[in-house]
Amino acid sequence: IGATVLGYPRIGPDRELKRALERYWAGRIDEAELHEVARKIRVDTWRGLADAGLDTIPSNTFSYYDQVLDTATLFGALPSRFTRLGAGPTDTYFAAARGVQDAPAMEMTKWFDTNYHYLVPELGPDSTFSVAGSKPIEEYREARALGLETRPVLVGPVTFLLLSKAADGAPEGFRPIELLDKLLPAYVELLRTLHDEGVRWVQLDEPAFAADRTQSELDALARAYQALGSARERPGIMVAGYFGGLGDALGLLARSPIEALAVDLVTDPSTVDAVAAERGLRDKEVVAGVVDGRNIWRVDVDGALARAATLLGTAGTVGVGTSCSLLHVPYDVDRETGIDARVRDWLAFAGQKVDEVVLIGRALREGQESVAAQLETARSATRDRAGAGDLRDQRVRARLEALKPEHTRRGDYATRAAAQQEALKLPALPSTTIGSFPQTGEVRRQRAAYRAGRIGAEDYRAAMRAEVERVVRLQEDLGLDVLVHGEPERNDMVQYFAEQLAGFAATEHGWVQSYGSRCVRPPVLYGDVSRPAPMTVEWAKYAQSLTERPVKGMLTAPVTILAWSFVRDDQPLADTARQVALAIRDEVHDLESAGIRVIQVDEPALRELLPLRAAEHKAYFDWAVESFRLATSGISDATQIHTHMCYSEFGDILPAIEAIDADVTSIEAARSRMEVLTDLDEAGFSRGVGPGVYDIHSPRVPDVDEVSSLLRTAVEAVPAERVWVNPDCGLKTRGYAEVEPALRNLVTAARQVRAQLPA
Ligand code: THG
Ligand code: ZN
Repeated sequence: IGATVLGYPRIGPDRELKRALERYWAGRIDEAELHEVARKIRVDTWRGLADAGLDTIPSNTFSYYDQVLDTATLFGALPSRFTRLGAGPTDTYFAAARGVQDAPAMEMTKWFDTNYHYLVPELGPDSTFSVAGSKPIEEYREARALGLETRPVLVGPVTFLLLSKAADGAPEGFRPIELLDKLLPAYVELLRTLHDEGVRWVQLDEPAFAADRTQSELDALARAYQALGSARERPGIMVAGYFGGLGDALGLLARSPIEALAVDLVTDPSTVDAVAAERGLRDKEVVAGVVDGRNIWRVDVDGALARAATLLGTAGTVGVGTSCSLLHVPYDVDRETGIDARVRDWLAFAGQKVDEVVLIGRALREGQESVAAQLETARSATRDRAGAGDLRDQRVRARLEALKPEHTRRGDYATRAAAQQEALKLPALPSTTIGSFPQTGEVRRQRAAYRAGRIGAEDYRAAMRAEVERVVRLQEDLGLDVLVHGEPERNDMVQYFAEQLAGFAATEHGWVQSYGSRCVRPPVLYGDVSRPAPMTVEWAKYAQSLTERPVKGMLTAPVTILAWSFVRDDQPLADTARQVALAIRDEVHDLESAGIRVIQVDEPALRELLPLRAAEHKAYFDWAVESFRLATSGISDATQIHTHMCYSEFGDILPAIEAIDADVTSIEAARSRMEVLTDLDEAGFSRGVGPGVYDIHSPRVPDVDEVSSLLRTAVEAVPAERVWVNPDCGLKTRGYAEVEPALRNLVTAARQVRAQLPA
């Protein structure tokens, strides 16, 4: 296998796929045009990888939407509500991804601990599998027609089943992994077909084993690769385990009849020793994943070479690769001419990472002398970054040194609640929104004009202030109790704050796929973080000046800022989190001084950075909780802190929700019909809670009865004096045509239920 990468971005260097998809969905281009855009992206990718000098290159890493959905399609396992529609293959696939009338989309959820989201297959005891599609075969042929031999990449059978959920109607307790023996023959058949095509290697991804697994799940892995390895006519099999060490799965795979194993030597530094100690690898190729596929720093070539070389005595052959697919990084850092040249020289995006893999591969095989000049260039960049004293801000470090326990503590909750009630005089079941209001076409046009220099800062500010005034008036008219300014001035919330904080660099073209056609541009957190000037105070103050009702200040909490940025790898994440927390704390204090009495500090990504292994949870919660508390303490008891979290599955983070000590937490709850409240209550949660009473992910307008029935359920689970009334999430992506009636119904329902509460 030699030097290779486990996968590559596929949205296109200028998001060509995103644009083509959205045009196709809008009916503005036909299927042939869509397929042509996709073909060009694949061809450019393969040619680029081959020209860069990789020994082997992957195929089937392209996807029109998601690789897990591709796998379900390939094996004929789409839910029947989509196959019954009678549409062609392309539209059936997009129906599953996006939903159509009467056939809601498959559920979407996070891909391990990344910011990528996949579609969750739905399987039941009656599910059957066959090789129903031909995507991997067609992509292999397409590359070979260009003279390029490729390695088809597939989601492995065990990870595929472990990521699936029981379909509606499956018997209680059914688990998709029970289908393994039915799924394996389909993989065997696919392997035979690929072999007949002339395929030499396939890559089967099993990242599920970077997380904790039960003995029976480990047994399933052993059984799967015993079966696939024993298939007679098949290509060589490389299993890829990534996003961490493989734990007990390492030994099982080493003893199975496969030919190669790709390991992630970046995420967990102890993995290299575990792999080196594994006797069963002597007759296998091990691809040492030494180039980080998830972050954007240039590789430390000497460290990477040393790790790869450690395996020379263990493995039959040692290849060099990325720790995981490069899907999680942008295409090309050379286009980022807006980033300071010195900082840019420390960075490597996908294209640069391919060059790093090639370089390390040569150095390992042919000796360092053969690539001495390139190694020296790489070393000098690493040295320059390590020695860059100006990234260390002594003021920030001194402040952190001087922190005492009282800097992360507020007064007791009961005292605070009384002081806040005295200050805010809110009715029972107060109503509010999560923060953002619809970003209208007009708001977007103004921002685009401002960015392009067609209007000046003053005109832009005036347009945004007019929008804030409109949104405040609307909320007063609707009768909401705690208002927001609506955030018209913000693009992505993390990008918005990163642009104003020292220590961050924004990219111009650094798009990374988040799901389907949707992308984000994570900022690069490269130095010590501080807040040179207030970020949101003017907006909050202006909105508050328009109304007697309290207006919430709107901030993003430290963990979410880290989760949606590329973070430093030269200090513990906990240290970076405390720096970000201090910057947010400064903003909280300035908002309070400006007369803002309610401040919401959103932490929607708290669940996202939760380590895959339970043994690491406590350490994570310790710093995650501390950073939130550091950001939100040192203020008056009467100032009310809110937070918002977006997940419907709170199980793992319930203790942290209590520990962050926010006065009010709003959460997604409408889709689960308030069940999450019982969980919170059982976990001992004792603060204010705003269970979302309407699902903003759908354009449907809930009627009054529906909302009041949810509210009655809520006040049965939690004492009414702690319940708030709000939608599930921000309203940014919705339109006023739905938002206005929905909020009107929400306020009416709150008043109805309020009137029926015992005095
Ligand atoms: N911001 C960031 N990361 C996120 C979210 C976010 N990760 C989790 C979740 N939210 C992912 N959801 C989305 C939802 C919408 C979009 C991206 C991720 C989106 N992006 C625009 C697009 O692709 O057209 C581009 C946005 C822009 O111009 O910045 O719509 O909220 N960081
Ligand atoms: Zn949300």
